[in-house]
Amino acid sequence: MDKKIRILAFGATAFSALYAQQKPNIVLIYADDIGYGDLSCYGATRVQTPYVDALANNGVRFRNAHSAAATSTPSRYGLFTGEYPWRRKGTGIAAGDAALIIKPDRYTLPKMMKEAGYATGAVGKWHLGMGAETGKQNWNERVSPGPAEIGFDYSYIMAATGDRVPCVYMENQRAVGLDPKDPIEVSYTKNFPGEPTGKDNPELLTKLKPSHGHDMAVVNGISRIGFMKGGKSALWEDENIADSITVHAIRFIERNKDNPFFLYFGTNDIHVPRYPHGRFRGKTDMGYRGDAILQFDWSVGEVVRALKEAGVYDNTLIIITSDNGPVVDDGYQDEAVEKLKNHKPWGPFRGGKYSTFEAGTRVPFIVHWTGNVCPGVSNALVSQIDMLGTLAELAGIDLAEAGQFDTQKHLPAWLGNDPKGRDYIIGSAGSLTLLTRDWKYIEPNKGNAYSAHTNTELGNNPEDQLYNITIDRGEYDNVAVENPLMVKFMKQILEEEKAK
Ligand code: NG6
Ligand code: CA
Repeated sequence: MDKKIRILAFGATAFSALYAQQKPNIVLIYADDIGYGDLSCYGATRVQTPYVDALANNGVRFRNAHSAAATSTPSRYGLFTGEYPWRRKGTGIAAGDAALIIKPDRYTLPKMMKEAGYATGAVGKWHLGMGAETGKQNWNERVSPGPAEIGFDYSYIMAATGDRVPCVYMENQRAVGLDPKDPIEVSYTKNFPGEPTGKDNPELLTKLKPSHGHDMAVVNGISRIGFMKGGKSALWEDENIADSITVHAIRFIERNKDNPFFLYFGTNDIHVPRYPHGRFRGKTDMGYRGDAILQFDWSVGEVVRALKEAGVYDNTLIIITSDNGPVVDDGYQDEAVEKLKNHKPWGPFRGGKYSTFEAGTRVPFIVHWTGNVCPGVSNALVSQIDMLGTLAELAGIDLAEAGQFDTQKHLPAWLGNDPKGRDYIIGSAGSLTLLTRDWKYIEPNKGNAYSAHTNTELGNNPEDQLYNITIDRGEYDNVAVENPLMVKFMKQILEEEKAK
């Protein structure tokens, strides 16, 4: 160990021992589909995100931070388990009637926080499945297992995504506002007799029409994925989702201000269907996608305000990041494509949501903790897979017994004191990728190179791909043929990781 590393390591230990006693609250704001270039602190100019920017300016803003995957379910799986999602079958994009994907006997981030004495809450987008068996949930009763069984004391969630049925909030795993005389039925295989669909009843689509897919159940003038019947009094209104979940996040903070708490706040913004509140619609020149970014920023501002009003702002570690990279047309005619013009949701990177190229997983990542971070911009290589390890380090929990092997402790990097971070990250969006600070390797993959629906370069190629990421962050110059030894070395690391 060289001298510098030894000092850092010592610093981290002393640090976590000290703060384990003070127990800072932890608020994890997990955006949906917000890309590297979508926030003004990351260079966006046609939309301003002052609340996020204020946290970035006084916190650490990362330039090389990654979600565990390029879509929601596997990223959230990695976030909560500390295990790479590619190790586990069934962690792809979950249907709205999927069973709980994280098995209740697994050690998780919220269980770790509970062990450390924290009250734990999950508010907003869930997308990790609920119930014991896919398609067998009774949505009119408590649906279990769910957030509680994997460690959340409190939950107020959207079961899956905004574009998937059932379109209801589940509070502590029960549908909110449900009239027992009008029970909810859900199917992902066939429609219920007499129920309209977006495909057959386009006249009902008063708010948004699909561009691809999303032509089944009609809820609130918008057609969705999956079929649904009943539950009329419980259905959400898309324009009120941000208000509803933000209010529940704030109430959780208020209820728990006198004890340490961990809040996972998964925003619905800026996932499709994008239909922000009237306060935000039309407030950017980028259509609803831009307006949804404003709404996201507003939610962040409300959470910050609540923390301040509760008197716990300085003693709260706030993390803002996103579950995957950006997509412009993700299935609705919301003018995102037409109004995008010079805005670059992917920043300087190639690809986007669904892609193995950098923009699939290289996401905004901001860590704020008054007086405890070294504010600035960090180039350290960091991953959401380390949420468990790093917060365990902070909370003074020893994970050795829990049998975790992907999650690592990187508290010094996350607080802006270590410019390096991880040695490498393995990504997965079709094929596996290996990213170091210098190189990016993508395993050969026969999948489509391009998705026309979403206009995404998926990064698939039947040949090895190797990019010198320090001089070619756009991944345009494949240098695999010229660097056979590096390719061999990177393949070997991947093989060793797969064999673990
Ligand atoms: C896709 C949906 C897309 C989005 C995505 C999940 C279609 C045609 N596309 O299958 O709209 O819902 O799944 O996004 O249905 S994620 O961010 O939650 O992973
Ligand atoms: Ca997402």
